[in-house]
Amino acid sequence: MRTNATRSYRADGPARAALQRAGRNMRYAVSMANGPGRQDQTGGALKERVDEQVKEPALYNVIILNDDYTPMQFVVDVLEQLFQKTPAEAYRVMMQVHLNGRGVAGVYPWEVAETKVDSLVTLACDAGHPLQATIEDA
Ligand code: TYC
Repeated sequence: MRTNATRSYRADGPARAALQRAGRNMRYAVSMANGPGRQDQTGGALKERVDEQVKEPALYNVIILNDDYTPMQFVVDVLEQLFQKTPAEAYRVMMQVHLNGRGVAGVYPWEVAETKVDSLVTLACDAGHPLQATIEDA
């Protein structure tokens, strides 16, 4: 009994060859999700599900727009606080927007980008500034 269980687990002969083929075919997906060494335990059936698990979300640019009234320092502060820019990067992005009309504040999945725009408009509105931002495909 114990001998049989051990033997079937080790998968000798054709079964072993099948496991090795399956392992070769799905090496990429398994190494992404589970790390090396699990090929022999999962087989080809898991490949689809693992691919879905590791799929990256679509990304979107949050575009900040120029206007004639929002103070430059307010825009710099927003870029630092909401978009995690360093002071130098925030100033660079602000000047890019000031001179060219628009610039990328950050790149995020859709829900995060929406929240950033909502927060930016709320902060600006509360401070009495017309600063606006929009979302575009990255
Ligand atoms: N143009 C504004 C000014 O001269 C500054 C500004 C920069 C406003 C970037 C908005 O997204 C903006 N005070």
